[in-house]
Amino acid sequence: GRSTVLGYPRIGPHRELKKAVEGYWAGRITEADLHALAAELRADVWRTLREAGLEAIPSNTFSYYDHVLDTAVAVGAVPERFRRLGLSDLDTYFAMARGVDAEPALELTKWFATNYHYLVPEIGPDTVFAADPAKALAELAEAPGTRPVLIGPATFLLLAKAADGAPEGFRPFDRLDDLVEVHAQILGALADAGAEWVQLDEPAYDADRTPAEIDALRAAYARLVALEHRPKIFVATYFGALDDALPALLETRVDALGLDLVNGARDLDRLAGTGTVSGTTIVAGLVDGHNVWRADLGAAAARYATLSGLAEDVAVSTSCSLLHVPVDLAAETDLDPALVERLAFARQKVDEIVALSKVLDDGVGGLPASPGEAPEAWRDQTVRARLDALRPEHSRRGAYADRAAAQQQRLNLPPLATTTIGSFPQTDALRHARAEVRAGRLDAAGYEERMRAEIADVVARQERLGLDVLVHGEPERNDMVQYFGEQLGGFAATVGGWVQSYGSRCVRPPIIHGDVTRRAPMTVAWSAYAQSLTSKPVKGMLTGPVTILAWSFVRIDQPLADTANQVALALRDECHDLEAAGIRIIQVDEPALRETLPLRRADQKAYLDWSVGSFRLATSGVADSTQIHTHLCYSEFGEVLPAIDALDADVTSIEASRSKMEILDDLAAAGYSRGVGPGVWDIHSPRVPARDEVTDALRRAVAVVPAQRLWVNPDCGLKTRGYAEVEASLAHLVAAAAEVRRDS
Ligand code: THG
Ligand code: ZN
Repeated sequence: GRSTVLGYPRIGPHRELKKAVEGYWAGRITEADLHALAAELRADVWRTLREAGLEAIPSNTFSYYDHVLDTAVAVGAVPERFRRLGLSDLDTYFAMARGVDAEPALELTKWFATNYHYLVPEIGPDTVFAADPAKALAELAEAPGTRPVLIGPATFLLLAKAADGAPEGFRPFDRLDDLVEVHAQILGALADAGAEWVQLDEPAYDADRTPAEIDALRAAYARLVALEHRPKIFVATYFGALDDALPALLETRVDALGLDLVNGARDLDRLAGTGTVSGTTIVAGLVDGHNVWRADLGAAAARYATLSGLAEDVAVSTSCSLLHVPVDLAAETDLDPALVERLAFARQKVDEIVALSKVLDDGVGGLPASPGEAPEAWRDQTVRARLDALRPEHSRRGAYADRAAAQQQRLNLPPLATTTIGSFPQTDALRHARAEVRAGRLDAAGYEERMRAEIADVVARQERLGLDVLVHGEPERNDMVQYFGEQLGGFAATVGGWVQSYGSRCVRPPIIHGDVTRRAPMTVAWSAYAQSLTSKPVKGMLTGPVTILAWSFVRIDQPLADTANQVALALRDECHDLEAAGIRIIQVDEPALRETLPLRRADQKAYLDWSVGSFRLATSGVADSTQIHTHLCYSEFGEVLPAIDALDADVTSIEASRSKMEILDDLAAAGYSRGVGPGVWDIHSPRVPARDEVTDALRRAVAVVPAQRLWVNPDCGLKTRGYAEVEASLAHLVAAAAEVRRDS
């Protein structure tokens, strides 16, 4: 086949899968109902792809939760702690994904630089791999002629982590030879079942890899290619350029190799140096699977022509799976037609691939060109002039010592000040109120009244608990990015543009299509209302520019740094208005700072420069006496520690409860010497931490950071928790802080 896609959304056009899976978890539908519904969703995808005219169609891209977990099951990497629960296959699978009372789930972490999250396989020296290709075989039986997709053995192990109890220095990747034999067995089983092709995904090689890791990849595929009984092997790589791994993979003579020519076009130069490729079809990833813009098919055809001079056989595809874009633009009835014309969601991207392959085959021209720059109507000369006029002093605050003194004088906070990250539980009643507004049964005034009542309740609870710095609880926010996207100019919200984030959870990223403007204050009324109810400081709560960009679809007609700075100016104005309304502390969250770090070290400095720059632009317009907080999620901060310091926030709260406060040493080593709030309660679990646990954590922390600079807080927002755990845990947190304060 000359046209294909690397994968397609599996949630269904209206998130049918989410509803079914959650229905099964809640006991509302049976396993048989769930399987029947899933089969319908899969059949629908295959029919769609076939009718669109796509020649080669993937299968096994469906998943009840996560495709990395599916591959873990396919190779037998189910940790013993889940096997011994004695559950059905499906419930064992969901136990790994979500945990059960007795066993925590596998760790969840972000999938490369996307907003998708996968479950981290746990591999030890004793993990017994065994081929279990039932799912891939079943999908192949449902859709004969399709190409089953699995994570390749090298990437699978590079994404895995060492199981608890593995010896010091053990790396899952050490098990590559063993795992390759299991992939070999799966390939044999697929061949028996009539599979002509198999797709093995190796995106880990679009990131920096050692020569030893590249040698191991070469050996692994040489072994698989040498199998007598196997389907043709298509190795798919995506999210960047393969660089040194490119010649290594070509040497193995795999039947097809997928290259991301959107993000890794420099691989074309690499190919030019290797001599004409023969024996391996190059599958050119020419349509971006990670954004929502219509492709520039003219440019894609030109790139294809270059490639045709370098390889004997070429096919066309998406740059990565279409998992990362919404299903179908046809559902968007409320978008500006001028915007719709420039967009392509998954369904439309399939049409682009087909159109491209037809033109390449038949040589007829007339491909639609790039949508080009944003039209005049989406530009804003005021924000452009402000950007042009920016000077370094707009991104610099006074010396920290002066700020700290001014803030202490104004806030008069105790050492080990207690606070929360921002959100309080999103109750069914709150979600119901929003649904009522959408249905037209609740008007704006009624909605505002409900939100104010909730804020008053959240403030009163915090007063009773004795917290030092309060929050309004964010009842009015559906999502910390969507909320701002709905209010800022230059952003468009979709009605049905859902994208899977993890498991059954989805997000609806806004689309940034024009210059960003703040039409009106976005958060001030809620924060000011909360502050009017208490004499304690209430934090203003904003989402930072990097996170707003990371969780939106961004325009590609100008540098990301310019868009980030436009968002930063809107936030800067918001900070100013919050200050004027009497807010003394403003928190600007950047949970995605680490998430969007480029995969290649060579690209990281430029990213950190603009991302840190935009945060500072957003937060540097305030008085010395206004305290700026930031919050970062996830614990693997390694490469970004200097950037966290460079944000120059007065207080940084971070996830730390699982890493046992080691992060404090790391931050100190990176030169960070301002306020820090290491999370002392892991809110990702419903468990209430004992007061002594929190006291112990705080004692470890005061040994590293002086109490005056140390903050006491949970490790993330509380929106996914229930009030029972929240009240109990926060009471322990406040009591532990008081105890450690007394003895230090
Ligand atoms: N917002 C956005 N992206 C994110 C997060 C976020 N990416 C990283 C992390 N947080 C992912 N976590 C979640 C957590 C919960 C949900 C989605 C992503 C979630 N979604 C609702 C659902 O699927 O039912 C829908 C929410 C809505 O109605 O808007 O619960 O916080 N952008
Ligand atoms: Zn967080």
